[in-house]
Amino acid sequence: MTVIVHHLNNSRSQRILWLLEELGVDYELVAYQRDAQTNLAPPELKAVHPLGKSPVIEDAGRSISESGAIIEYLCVRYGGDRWVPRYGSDDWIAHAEWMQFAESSFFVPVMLKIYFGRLGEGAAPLFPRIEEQLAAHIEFAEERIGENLHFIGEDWTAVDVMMSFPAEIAVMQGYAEKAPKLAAFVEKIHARDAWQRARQKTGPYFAW
Ligand SMILES: N[C@@H](CCC(=O)N[C@@H](CS)C(=O)NCC(=O)O)C(=O)O
Repeated sequence: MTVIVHHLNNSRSQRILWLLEELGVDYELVAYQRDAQTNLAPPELKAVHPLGKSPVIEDAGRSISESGAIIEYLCVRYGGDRWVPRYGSDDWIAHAEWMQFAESSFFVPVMLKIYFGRLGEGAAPLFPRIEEQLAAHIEFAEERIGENLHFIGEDWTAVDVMMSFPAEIAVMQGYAEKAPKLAAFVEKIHARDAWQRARQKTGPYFAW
């Protein structure tokens, strides 16, 4: 069975390719390029999903969107019992919290910063609160990630894959010194063979 991945260049979809490489699952990459001016996805992605966003995967006759759902699905279907903690356990509660945190809580200040940043001086009164919230979310993740650079337990889990994107953003936003564990987490990911293999199949990552 080959998983089809609808992948937008330079996007959070990168972590899906990384996970597929970690799991050793065959996949076919369908690549989409961001518009050079707007940085938005091309209209073709709307034929895949009405929101026109990436990632979306197709597997076993299903189409699945939302990074968290995709990561959880791939881990459960192809990762045995190692990537997602036992349902209802303490680790599973932590897993559920981080899976939500990565795409909901964390992304509120990130998106506000991106959009209000386009307003220039007009948005100046909002910026202290946005920056304070971004810093608070990064600080929270920095405090909670283990000294072993995993969010849960002793090995890679779905949460590490999910949190890789917020950690990348923290580094991109200049927080490497204030969040040294998150920075080391990103470096550890980039050093993995699976990451390198995924990376070679895509264009430059985080050039913006
Ligand atoms: N919550 C969704 C977010 C999907 C999303 O916003 N994807 C971005 C890529 S980083 C995208 O496709 N942006 C292009 C656009 O909005 O035009 C997920 O986790 O998959």
